Amino acid sequence: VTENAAPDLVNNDEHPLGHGRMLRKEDPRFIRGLGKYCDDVQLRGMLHLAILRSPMAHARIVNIDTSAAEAHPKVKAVVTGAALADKGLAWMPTLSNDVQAVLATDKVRFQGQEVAFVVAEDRYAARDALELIDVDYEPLEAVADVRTALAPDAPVIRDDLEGKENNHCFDWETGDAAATQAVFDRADVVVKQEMVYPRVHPAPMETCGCVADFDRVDGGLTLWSTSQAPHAHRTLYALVAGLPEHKIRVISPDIGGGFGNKVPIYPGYVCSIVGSMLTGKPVKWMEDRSENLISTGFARDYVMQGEIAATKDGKILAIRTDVLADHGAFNGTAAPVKYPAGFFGVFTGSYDLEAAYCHMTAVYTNKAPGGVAYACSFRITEAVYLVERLVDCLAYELDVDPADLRLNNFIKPEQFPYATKTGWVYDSGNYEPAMRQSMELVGYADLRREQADKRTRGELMGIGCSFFTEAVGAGPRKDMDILGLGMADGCELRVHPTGKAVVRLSVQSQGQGHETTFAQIVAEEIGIPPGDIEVVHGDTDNTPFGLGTYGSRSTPVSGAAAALVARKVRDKAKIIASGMLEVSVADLDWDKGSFRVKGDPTSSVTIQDIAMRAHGAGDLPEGLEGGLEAQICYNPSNLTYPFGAYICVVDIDPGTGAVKVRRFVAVDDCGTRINPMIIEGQVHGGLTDGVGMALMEMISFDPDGNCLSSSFMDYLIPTALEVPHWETGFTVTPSPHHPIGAKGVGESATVGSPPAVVNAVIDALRPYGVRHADMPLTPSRVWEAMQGTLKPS
Ligand code: PCD
Repeated sequence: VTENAAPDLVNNDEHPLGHGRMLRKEDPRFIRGLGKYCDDVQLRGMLHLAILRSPMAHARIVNIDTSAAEAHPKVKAVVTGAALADKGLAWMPTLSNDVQAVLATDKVRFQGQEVAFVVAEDRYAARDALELIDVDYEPLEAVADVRTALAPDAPVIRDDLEGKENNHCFDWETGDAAATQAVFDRADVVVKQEMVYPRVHPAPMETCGCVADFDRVDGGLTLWSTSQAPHAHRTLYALVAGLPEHKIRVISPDIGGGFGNKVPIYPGYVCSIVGSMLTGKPVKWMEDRSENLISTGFARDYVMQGEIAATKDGKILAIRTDVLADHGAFNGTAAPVKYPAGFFGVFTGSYDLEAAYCHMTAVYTNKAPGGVAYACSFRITEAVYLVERLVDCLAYELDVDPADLRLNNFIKPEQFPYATKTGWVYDSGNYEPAMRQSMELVGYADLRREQADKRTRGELMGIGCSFFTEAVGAGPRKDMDILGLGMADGCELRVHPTGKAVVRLSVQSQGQGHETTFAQIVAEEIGIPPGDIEVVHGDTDNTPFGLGTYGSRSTPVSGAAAALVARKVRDKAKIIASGMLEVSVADLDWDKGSFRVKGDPTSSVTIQDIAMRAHGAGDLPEGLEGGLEAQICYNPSNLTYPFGAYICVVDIDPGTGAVKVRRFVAVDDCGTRINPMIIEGQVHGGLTDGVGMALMEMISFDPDGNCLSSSFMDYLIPTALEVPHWETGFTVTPSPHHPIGAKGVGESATVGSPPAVVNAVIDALRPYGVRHADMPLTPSRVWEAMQGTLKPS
């Protein structure tokens, strides 16, 4: 525990205020079905919007006939790309400096792309009217395979971009190519493995949608939307529409899961705003499940050539990778501007290496745009998968135990802060105890014995390890911005006269419990019980500016802001207390909730007494203003680097290839833990995500670019049946630069678990000489791997 950490929060299972594991404040409304989501917003005279989507992946639009739809008695407006183009609104910026069509004008570039919209009196009429729109398409050859996207004869998808003659999106590199080559040249062992991280989808329970309400009289717009970043979205709307920010109010009400899917600005939001402006009425748009799966931000879609170099006795020396990244038809990645590949640069993982290098080529294809950080701080999931699979491939070649190989190569505790070969500075870490704890919890040695025994009988059992380090909590603002908006967070705290408080955050919860944990952080600092602290978020009119919730940045950035703003209020409270107790400030001790005169335990004032004095009658110390409130903007000095050790045990049916996850142990270290119950919930959810990606999830396409995974019948997500009873543990290594030592945790389990599951499956298949198979490890793929007929994906 460093000086910075609030020690009471560290072991807060026995928290002095008894609120470590406090139940979530938001749950009384959620478990009663009384949450208020976008689709619950009902406004007088509200109309409904539906979007016509392209059935083709690549086609020229020859003609659109909307007359029959316009004639529908309940239809109020039908809008095409051409109509938007007249207003200069047919294209909008993406969060990664590309442009995306709001409605297609010249041609459609992916199946599911927005072509026209209808505004009608009710949702059914709007949908019916879509059928009445007649679009004449001239089909074009589609590019559905990332590997052929750069072929000289490939059709050019982005001919809207001036001078564009191919499907190249960007090239990016990190690390030192020459130094890495030199290390590879002298290494005893080099293992190469191609691996594909398939396209997957965040698939939140609530799909995306909004209600736009434009006031024609005062020119103001209120937008309830499923946004993980209401402030950033508002500024982008202001820039695009040329409206001042104060005329736009973005409200993110309760959100039914985001997982990165609700970071981008989607055409549907813009269409709804236009629809409200045209009709003068509020307009609601809610996607259905298929629309969400085929048209909104996907994740991953990386083809990675990995190479790992080591000495013959198992010292890992270097890692190198060449990545082909599929960005779909428009580059809709949401990542800080200077990081086109997100934080993929952390692919050196938790190991002390001599050199590393990555080269990446990103391409356009006729697929939905995205590349969102689905439960992943900007491509860290891909990075962790790469390194953790490579380490297992190396263990396979060296015929050593994969857990031992990891233990022998970890960055040592005394090496922190540790600068990686690709320019990241890991703030703190202590990897070995976490690894040992996971091995102990799972009973590693016994499991290996059981496995050896089973192998003699032809039974397939596998044990897979993964050890990850994440980088979460973007900024600092000097290095990180989204379209010019620096990644820092505001926070405001007001203590009312009666000693109740309200804390206003710029981040927005999508289910992870901010109303509870942020009250806990403030409670810890200022001694007001968390039940008396109201958390306000998700409304740009009522919260300070900040960049939003994704990349597990809320605790690292806004959590720090909340602690610091509370300290600022406490400093003022102390001055008031000194006046009340007639002693100097230096003579006061803080006793979590009250100031006490040193050496005189009977003289004290509570924070509630102070709050009343701050607003009430009686003198305040000379020069002090009344009131008890403060506001800050916190600019983090670095990211935080949580880590974890995961071990998965699987059994495979040798007759069918079906994988059963028997056990899963997850030991996470997110520094100081605010609410262990919430952390466990975050980890359980993320592990479930991870098992899904490893074993069943994939958004796939046929050669014509038709999306084959447009419903939950085809895009399988795990249920309670497919996952085991999760077993969790933790260590606590506080962040040295975070005021309470906390690191993020929301995405850790999604990041860390897929390689553990895959490593377990490959381990089970060892008798068949299988060194790698790509996700998702469905029964048929496992079966083919066993037969030696599995082709690379
Ligand atoms: N925590 C604690 N402690 C610590 C850390 C943390 O307690 N140390 C907690 C907090 O406070 C919160 C949670 O836990 O409540 C989380 O956190 P974080 O990590 O900070 O994170 P955030 O920012 O808040 O959040 C975000 C995340 C993400 S990112 C994602 S994906 C996911 C997660 O979150 N999503 C979600 N989780 C979740 N959950 C839920 N329920 N829902 C959702 O949606 Mo991205 O980028 O967006 O992709």
